[in-house]
Amino acid sequence: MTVFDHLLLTKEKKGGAFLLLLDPDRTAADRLCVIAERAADYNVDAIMVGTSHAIRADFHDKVRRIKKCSSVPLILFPGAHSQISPDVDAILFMSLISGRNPQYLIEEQVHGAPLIKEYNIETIPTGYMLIDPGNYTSVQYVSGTLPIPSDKPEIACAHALAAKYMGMKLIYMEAGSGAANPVPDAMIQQVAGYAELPVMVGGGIVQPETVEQKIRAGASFVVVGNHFEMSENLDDLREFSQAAHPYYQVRI
Ligand code: 1GP
Repeated sequence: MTVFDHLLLTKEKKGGAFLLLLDPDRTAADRLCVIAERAADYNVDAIMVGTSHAIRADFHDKVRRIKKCSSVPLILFPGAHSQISPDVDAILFMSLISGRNPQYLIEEQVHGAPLIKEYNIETIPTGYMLIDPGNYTSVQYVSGTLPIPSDKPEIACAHALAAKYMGMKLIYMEAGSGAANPVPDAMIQQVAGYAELPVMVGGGIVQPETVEQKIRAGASFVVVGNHFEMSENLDDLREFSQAAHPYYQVRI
C-alpha cells in the first residue's frame, strides 16, 4: 500500500490522521530518535520531516536516523530540493500555489524530480497554500510570498479547485510553523467541501482539542511540529493522536 493510501484509509476508518513534523535542523539526533520511537507507540499515522530555512551538513544523517528509529511511515515535507533524501517513504511533491514565486511554484520541483525518480520515492502531488496566521512566519519570509487572507475563504477555494484541475491529490492549508492563529475552521470546511480533495492542516496547533476541531471542520490530516520540539513531556502525543481519530475513540 502506498503511504498516501494508508493515510486515506486511516481517515476513512478513524475519522482523520495525525502527522508529527520533525525539523532535523532544530533537533538533536538522539531526541529525534526518542520522538520517532514514541510516535510508533502512540499511533501517529506518519512522521513528516523537513525544514523551511537552513539545511545543515547532518540533515540527511538525521533523516536516516529517524527512519531507523521508527516503523511509522516517513514523509518528506521539503523546504527545498536539497532536502530530498533516499530514506523517506514518500514526499509531498508540493507547489506553493498561494504564492506567485516561480522558485516554489515550479523551479524547486524541476531540480528535485530526477533525484526522486532515482531514489524511487512515492510522490504525493500537493497544492500548498499559506493562510494568514496574523503574524509573520518563516515560511512567508523564506518563500517571499503573501498568505491568503484568513477571512477570504472564496480565494482559498479557487486556489484549491485550480490545484485539483491540475491533478493535485491533496491540499495543504498552512498557517506556518509557530502561527499565532491556526487555519480557521470555516475556511477548512469551505475548501474541503468545494474542492472535494483531502485537506491537510498545520501551523500553530498546540492543543489536542484543536486537532479534533480541525478534523471535525473537514480536515483529513492534521500536522503538529513545534509543540513536540519544545515539549519535555512527550506523553501528550497520545492525546493529540487520539484527537485526530474521533471515530476510533467512539468504537473502543
Ligand atoms: C509547519 O504546519 C506545520 O509547516 C506545523 O506547524 O510547528 O506550528 O506545529 P507548527
